[in-house]
Amino acid sequence: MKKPVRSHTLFERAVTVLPGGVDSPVRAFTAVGGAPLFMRRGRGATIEDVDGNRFIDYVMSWGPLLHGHAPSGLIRALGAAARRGTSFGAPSPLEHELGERVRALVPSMERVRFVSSGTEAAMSAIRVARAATGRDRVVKFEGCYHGHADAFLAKAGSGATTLGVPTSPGVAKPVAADTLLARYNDLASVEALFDTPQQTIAAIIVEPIAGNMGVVAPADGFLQGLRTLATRHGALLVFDEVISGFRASAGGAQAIFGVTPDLTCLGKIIGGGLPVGAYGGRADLMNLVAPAGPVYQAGTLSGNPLAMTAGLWALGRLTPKLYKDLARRGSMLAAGFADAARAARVPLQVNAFGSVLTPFFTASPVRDYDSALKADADAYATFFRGMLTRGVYPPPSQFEAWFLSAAHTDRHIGQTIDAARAAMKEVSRVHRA
Ligand code: KE4
Repeated sequence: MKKPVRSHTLFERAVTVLPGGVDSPVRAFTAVGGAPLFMRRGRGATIEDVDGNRFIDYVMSWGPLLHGHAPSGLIRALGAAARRGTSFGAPSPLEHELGERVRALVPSMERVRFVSSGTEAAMSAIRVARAATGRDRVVKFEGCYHGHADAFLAKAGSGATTLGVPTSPGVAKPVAADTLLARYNDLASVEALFDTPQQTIAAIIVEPIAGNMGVVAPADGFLQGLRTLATRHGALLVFDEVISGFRASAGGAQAIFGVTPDLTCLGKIIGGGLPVGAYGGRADLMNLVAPAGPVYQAGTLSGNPLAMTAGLWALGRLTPKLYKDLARRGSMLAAGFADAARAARVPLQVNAFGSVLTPFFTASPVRDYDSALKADADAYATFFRGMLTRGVYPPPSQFEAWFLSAAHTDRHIGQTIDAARAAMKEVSRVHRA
């Protein structure tokens, strides 16, 4: 790997105008040390930095690129669309065409509203839930992430209270207090929050397959249990499928687990690499959204024809073979990491689900946020650097998902496993207990 000289020069300049030199914190390599690499192009499963280093990419823009970087068919479709105009601020046929395609794939989404990010999707879904129930409180799970809206930047308060406290300055205390925290895969922790005579909870929001504490799959019965609890207490169940939507399967996680939420949030893949989010669900709920109903939500670039073109292209290629190949290669990579760790005597838990996985540097199973936090983030950072110098670009944080795409081949997976064998030996040398 060539020394990232140009990246460092660019980073020094970027920090003089962009807070932390980036437009989203996780990109800054804070969790793994060193300065971030600046990228100049992506192609298929590979990404190239400004110093000419090429990597097998497992960030894949944090999930949107299910079909790989810059597929030629997508680029052609975008070129044609752009020549007709990128945004009208008026209805275009592409919006309801994509809405119909989403509904065909995710039948619980009887009505869909497009927005420009997963954050907008999740914050709007919660607004609808509060309007529909007349209640203010929302239950979320420690370790799950639903974007940066104030309501979601809350962590468990002191033991006594269940009311959330802000995780970030700038989040008003009363807003955080309306967010209640439960433990993923622990239905009792959710039930306890409903154990008050007042019915104050509008919704439970959950990543049906968690990706933001690293990958953690739902335990048997967990999602069905949430469905039962929400229904029993008159709260809505919101699935945040920004990661799992169209990735876990063509119908997302809800199709795999057979649990129907009242509302679903989408992002990432739905935009094919352009900024698109969406929320939707039961018609009686979504018809509360302006201008059909009184719940206000709007967006200058919502449903713009360029992004809709990318979304239509991406959702038009969700074949059974795609998911079969993704799952096979995901398992190959997970097994390769486990073997490499065993050979180097490095404690590792690999959580994998189809085309997403996380190698946790810990000896004990990871099934919620507390157990995820037991992972050795320093060991992950050593592994990250060892992979980078061997031509693999992993997520720059222990608590994120690795993303595969249709462009990742068996050869890419084999090369990644070879790199992991060497990188694990470095972890063992540096972090031997
Ligand atoms: P955006 O606003 O970043 O489009 O989506 C927010 C969001 C909502 N829900 C889930 C389940 C998500 O994973 C996300 C965003 N995911 C992060 C990666 N962990 C995006 C990367 C970043 O923040 O830069």
